[in-house]
Amino acid sequence: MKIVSTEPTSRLISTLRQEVVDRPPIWLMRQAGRYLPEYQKIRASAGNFLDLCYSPDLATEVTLQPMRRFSLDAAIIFSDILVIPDALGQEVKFQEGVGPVLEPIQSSYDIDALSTFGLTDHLAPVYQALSQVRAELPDDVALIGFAGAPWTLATYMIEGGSSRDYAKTKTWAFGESGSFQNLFTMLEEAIANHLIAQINAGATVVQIFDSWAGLLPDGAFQKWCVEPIERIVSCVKEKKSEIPIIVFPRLAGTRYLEFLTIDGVDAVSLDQTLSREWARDHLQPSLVVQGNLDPIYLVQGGKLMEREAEKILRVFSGNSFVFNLGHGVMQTTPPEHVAALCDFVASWQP
Ligand code: 1CP
Repeated sequence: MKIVSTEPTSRLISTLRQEVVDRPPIWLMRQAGRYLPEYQKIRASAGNFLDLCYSPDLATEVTLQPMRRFSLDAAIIFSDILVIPDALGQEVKFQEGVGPVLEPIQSSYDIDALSTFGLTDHLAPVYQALSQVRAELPDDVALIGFAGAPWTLATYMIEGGSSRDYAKTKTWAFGESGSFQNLFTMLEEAIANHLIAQINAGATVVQIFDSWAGLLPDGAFQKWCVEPIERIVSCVKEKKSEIPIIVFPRLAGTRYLEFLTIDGVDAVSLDQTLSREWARDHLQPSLVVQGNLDPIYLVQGGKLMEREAEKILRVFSGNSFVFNLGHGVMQTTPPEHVAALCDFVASWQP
């Protein structure tokens, strides 16, 4: 049964609680970042990318930039999933034109050299930014904290950066899985603690990004994507039962179904490849769904973008739904298109 919200909470939180709202909320993955000229300016002054993430005032400013321009229902804290390997003691660098570069983990000795000790101290600037952002946001705007899932983090930690085929990570996972499990145990603890600390600092929703989940074959998907996320969610919900959790197992296909039975998962974020009718029929009856506009439509804008947004709204508007992209905003996106999309969703009538 649907409950009609009477509290002045955000549209996003009401939707994640499966309450009836006036219209679907909208926020966008990577809504802050390089497509905004005001971000480029701060980025250029900050030095390296992690310095920007660890500077509370700059991270606060960059988080708020899209909120000033667009009518979004949530802010997402400006940070990165790779702050966790960095905090565990694996040095992370962002190279211009390359992306993240890490000294790859190759053995159980390398895992033993990492530690969760002092993790939340190392990440204190992120929590300070969250509380500063919370203080600036109106009460009806949600604040999203996030972390990468263990599998996605492990791919960066083992490959030493982005990868085409994840061959080293898969070889380790499929073969000698004892030491791989040790890495996951450490990551699960780190991720749960980081999410809880973000909630303590003011996050009112959290999202877990498993960007490379779809690359796992059947069986390994359950072991290295579903089960670790289940343990993390249970740990966060045990302490913070009221905070909604969104999971993004990108490219999981029909395996999105696995998340229906996990206690504590409130919503799944859908990539653009998933059949919307299938998601409506099989996922939406139990879970809130979020997504799945292809980010290229946002680069194109105009009628093409609006027609596609309309299709998404039509399919999902019969039940709890959060408007978003199927992946992050691309660097080539004209900011005016984001404004137009927010206006389109805000004024859309079934
Ligand atoms: O030079 C720059 O300005 C760096 C570009 C950039 C930005 C803006 C990176 C490097 N990270 C971010 C911010 C970021 N990353 C956010 C900010 C909040 C927001 O506005 O949404 C978030 C949520 C992330 C999460 C993230 N980082 C993911 C998961 C989501 C996804 O896109 O799949 C991943 C995989 C990363 C790793 C990462 N960070 C940055 C790069 C270039 C990469 C590698 C991406 C890849 O391997 O393809």
